[in-house]
Amino acid sequence: VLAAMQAHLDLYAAAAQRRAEDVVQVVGAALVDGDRVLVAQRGSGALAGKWEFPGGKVERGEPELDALVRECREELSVDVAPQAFLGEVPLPGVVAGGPPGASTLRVWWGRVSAGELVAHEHHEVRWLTGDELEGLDWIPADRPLLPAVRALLARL
Ligand code: 9L3
Ligand code: MG
Repeated sequence: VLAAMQAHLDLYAAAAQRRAEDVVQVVGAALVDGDRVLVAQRGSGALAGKWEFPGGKVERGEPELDALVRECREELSVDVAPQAFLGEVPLPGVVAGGPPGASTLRVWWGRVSAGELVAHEHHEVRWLTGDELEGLDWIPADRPLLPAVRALLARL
């Protein structure tokens, strides 16, 4: 009986581990310059036309901030210096492109440290003040992060 119970527990642990590895995490960057933050309009896919903080999926085993820096290079041609964690929102796995489950969008603020900004994937990018953020047609996931971004811009 004990052996059967142990086998059951092993199976259960293996399944949980697999789920944890399959979950897709997403990072976003609120890039700040003076009293403005960079916002980007998605160019293609299901969320085309919606505004977001640029970023993307963390690769398996990749440190989160490495992913943030990589995504900003890929999407915007700039090097960024992450400054601090701003906030996170739950993101259904089906939205993040992974299996159903607990994905998260985690947003950091940072600064452009080098490079000339080019929108490679986005339809448009804009540098906006805190007051201009609410009026955009945001991805639902990003909107709850706006108060934190506005508070940041107000105290910098
Ligand atoms: N997503 C939501 N808000 C964001 C970002 C960068 C991403 N600020 C969602 C959109 C996609 C998924 O996460 O469903 C993966 O993002 P991407 O790799 O398509 O940019
Ligand atoms: Mg992206």
